[in-house]
Amino acid sequence: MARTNDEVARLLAELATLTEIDEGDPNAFRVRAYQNAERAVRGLDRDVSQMTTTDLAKVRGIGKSIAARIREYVDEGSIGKLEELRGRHPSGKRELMKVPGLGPKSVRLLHEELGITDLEGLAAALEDGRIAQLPGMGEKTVANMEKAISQLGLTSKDERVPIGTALPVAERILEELRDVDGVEDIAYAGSLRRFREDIGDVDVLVATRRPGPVREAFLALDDVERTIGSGETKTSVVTRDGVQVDLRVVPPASFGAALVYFTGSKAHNIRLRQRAIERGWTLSEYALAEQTEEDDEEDGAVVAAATEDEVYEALGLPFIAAELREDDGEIEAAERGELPTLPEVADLRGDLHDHTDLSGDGRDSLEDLVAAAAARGLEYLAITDHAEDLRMNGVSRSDMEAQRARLRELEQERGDIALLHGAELNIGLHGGLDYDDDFLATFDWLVASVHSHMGRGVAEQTARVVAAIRHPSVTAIGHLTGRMLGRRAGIELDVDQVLDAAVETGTAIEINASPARLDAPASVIREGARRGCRFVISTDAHAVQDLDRARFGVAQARRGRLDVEAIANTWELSRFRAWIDEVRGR
Ligand code: DGT
Ligand code: CA
Ligand code: CA
Ligand code: ZN
Repeated sequence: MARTNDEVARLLAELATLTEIDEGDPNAFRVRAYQNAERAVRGLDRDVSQMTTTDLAKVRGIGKSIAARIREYVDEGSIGKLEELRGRHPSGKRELMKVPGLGPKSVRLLHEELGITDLEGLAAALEDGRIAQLPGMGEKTVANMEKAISQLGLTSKDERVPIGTALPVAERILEELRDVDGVEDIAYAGSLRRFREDIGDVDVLVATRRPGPVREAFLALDDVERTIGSGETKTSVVTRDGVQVDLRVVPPASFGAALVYFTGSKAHNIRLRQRAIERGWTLSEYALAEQTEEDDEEDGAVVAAATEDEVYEALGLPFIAAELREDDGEIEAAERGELPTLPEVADLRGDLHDHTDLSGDGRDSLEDLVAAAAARGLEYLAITDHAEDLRMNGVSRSDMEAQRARLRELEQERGDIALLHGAELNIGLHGGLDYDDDFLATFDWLVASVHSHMGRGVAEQTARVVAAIRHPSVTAIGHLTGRMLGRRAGIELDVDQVLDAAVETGTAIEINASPARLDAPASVIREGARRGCRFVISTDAHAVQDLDRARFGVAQARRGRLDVEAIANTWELSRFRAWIDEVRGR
């Protein structure tokens, strides 16, 4: 997608949020209009900067006045309305909207009644009881807010952001700086490269001989809201999304050593440094080098510095993937040659959780989605629209049957990708599923997910998920906990029981690649890997471009130390189909 489209989509999303706060109503017409326009721009295959206001207004989902705002941005580089709203609602208020139970109405009330405009203000007012005195704030609501604030870690000064917020920021920065004159290499490092779920700050590393222009280009980025500090080797900023980014420029000859150092973790680095010392070397962000006498002014001779591979090799280790670098057994496993063979994006042959516009929340047609999957080189694809029990977006049996007929035809017409007809079932409170068992048995592939009753206790949740795992037609459990990173904790499960049932029945656990979910959590994947559980990596695409997020699912699997062999959609189609038959025969 054109870069301008990306920027415009982001601004439209911001307009939607700010309008929601401004009007005090998430369903306000204007809020919906901005949201629709954002979706339309994300799906557009033309560059908005090449379109007139009239062209834009003809796009489904974009009205006349929003078309004019987009054009205003393209022509003038800013949108007056947006600037006005930003002025009226500082970023702290937007943070408040993330607290479960706080909608635009209550955010407005908090501001008007108590002058609260950010999370710290809310935390203080919860503590001294001012919140409880507000109209409509029952004991339970207050307790929920307190719980949410502590769960989200929102009270700490150094606020962390969910990876789903940090990733797109980092990827945009890499994309924009890559082409700056003099940039020889660029990567993100730190907790983001290790693929932690929550990110303190984003660390970006640039290899260049000319730091000046790179620093200037960085400070001029559209994403940058303010500068925290700028020095010889490190420049820190805060972006419009509230993410802190540290840029470090290093000489190209040191790029590998710097990448090792700034990827961390600190604990992993300490272990590496010990190995260096044992060999009479030092390890810094510049190089693995020979130690010199204390009073020697010269630097020691470089042992390894240009690539990470060389550094690990010199330390007597195989390359250790960034996702594993936590000093949590990975160094010992590497020494013994027992690191798993981690998956790569290219290993994926199929995608197994995908929605078309038949689901109310899906955007693209069956034909478009299949064409996009084939264009990405996938060998098989499961279409899994929402089953009938899902409010608003569920699909009736007869519509499912019609879709299946069309899907079979399409598979024949194309001949370049195998299509599985599936559904995403809703696991009921007591483990019941949609439709009836006879109809369920006619699907090629079934994902069952929890979409309701998220607040129940661990015993109830475990029982319903285990019941779905044991259903003979269910082939995978979708987004296991239902968590939304940074927003919603997800259901509590007895992981041992869930994994035992999955191993026994062969039912796969999905690794949902949406950066907002990354579900199952890495700890669950790691435990499942140890027990021989089957996994699948799926994008849960609701639109064509969501297929590209497969790489986040792969990174999540790597973080869970999953061997590629345990991931069923890396298998050839014949083996994959034989496995489904086996699961359903048990
Ligand atoms: P974060 O930002 O809190 O999510 O976590 P990191 O791991 O990205 O930490 P950050 O940004 O403070 O530093 C990036 C990396 O730089 C860190 O993973 C390891 C390295 N590093 C920073 N400070 C030290 C240090 O004092 N000693 C060592 N050995 N490494 C450090
Ligand atoms: Ca960091
Ligand atoms: Ca940092
Ligand atoms: Zn889904």
